[in-house]
Amino acid sequence: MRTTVAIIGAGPAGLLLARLLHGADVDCVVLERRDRAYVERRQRAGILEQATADVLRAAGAGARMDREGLRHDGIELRYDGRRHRVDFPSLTGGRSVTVYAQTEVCKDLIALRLRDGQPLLFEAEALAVEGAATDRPRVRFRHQGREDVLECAYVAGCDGFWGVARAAVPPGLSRTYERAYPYAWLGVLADAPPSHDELVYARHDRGFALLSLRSPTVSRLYLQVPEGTDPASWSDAEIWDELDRRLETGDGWRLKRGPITARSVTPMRSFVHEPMRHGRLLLAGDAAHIVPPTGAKGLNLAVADVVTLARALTAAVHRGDSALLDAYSATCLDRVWQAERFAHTMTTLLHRHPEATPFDGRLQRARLDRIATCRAARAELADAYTGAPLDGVP
Ligand code: FAS
Ligand code: PHB
Repeated sequence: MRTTVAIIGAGPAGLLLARLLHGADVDCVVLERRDRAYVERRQRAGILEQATADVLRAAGAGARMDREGLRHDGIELRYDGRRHRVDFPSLTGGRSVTVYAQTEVCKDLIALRLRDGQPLLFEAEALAVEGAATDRPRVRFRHQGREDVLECAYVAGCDGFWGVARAAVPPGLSRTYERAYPYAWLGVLADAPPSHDELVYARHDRGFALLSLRSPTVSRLYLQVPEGTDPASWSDAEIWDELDRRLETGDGWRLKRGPITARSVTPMRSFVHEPMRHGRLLLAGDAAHIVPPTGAKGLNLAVADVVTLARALTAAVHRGDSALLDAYSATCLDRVWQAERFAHTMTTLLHRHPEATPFDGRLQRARLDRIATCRAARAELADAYTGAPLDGVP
């Protein structure tokens, strides 16, 4: 098999990159290890920055998002039973976010790819990237029980944190930066109407809780739990009781309950691999970086990477101009490190470290009081949460 760009991974990064390259007449093949049902069902992110929504619309993949997505103009911070709203448009010059699940973004992009008859191979596992430092890289992969090779001009490693692409960067050229947090998120989907019309981030002495949603009838909720927690070790009642405690307010607000239909535990990690390019191999999304989900940045960073990458590959393929490719890693890493900074800030602001001292708890309250009482502090949070505009996106 031969193509111009071999894309490993059909998550948001790989699927959107394929969509953008198709729009720029750059042919590509997507190799996805899992089957379509798994990719479309895997519960992950839920918040799209303004720039992400704009990219999806410009790529012709935003119609259902505009019909079914929910525009949110703020979030609520909750602590000590008090509620503090952070408004987005008034603090960012008009920006908001869209609640539209990653699963739905992937479904829309997969449907478009298949409708256009473009190559997207499910159950095709990339085994290795070879020749990344040459001008004839290739991807060795297994599909339908047979090993094959995809010859290409460029490889886009969009295969997530556990993929194979990153391993093709020689250890002597790899720099990794990592912070593991001693807690995780127990995430649940519930057939219960959301108990608030915006997201609620709660700091509590028992631990963090997040109230999010997927639709007017489906809630998405998260609890901070010890790292390594088995999702099956909590009963539904225990989950609801703990959410009630951590989301409590003094004004009679009630949490609506319902059947829990899905649950999973996500470890909390900050991770960056530098550089994001080695020869003809480009890394994008979780293959290059991981942020703790407290800042709702993971999916949005993947989008920012592939917008930059699509523009760079198009210039290289159609005009032989490699300047944008040469700048790819540095361009992405500026945004990546700002997202790492924000996600780390939100995580340490709201989670209870297992070795926290009374000073730590009191300092968190002071940090939250600063946001509650200072417009500039709220503006910093709103600006980072809604995300900086992306260059060149209409
Ligand atoms: P992805 O991991 O989404 O996609 C990589 C794809 O590559 C997968 O489909 C995988 O099957 C495939 N692949 C891997 N190895 C391969 C191989 N060898 N050959 C072929 N294909 C291969 N972010 C948020 O903002 N909010 C959240 O609440 C949130 N929750 C998360 C929960 C979990 C459990 C995880 C793991 C992540 C979560 N994230 C969240 C972050 C998440 O949304 C990522 O940022 C986003 O999926 C990044 O997209 P991709 O870079 O495309 O990587
Ligand atoms: C979600 O809805 O899945 C979600 C929302 C905000 C976050 C993380 C996850 O910070």
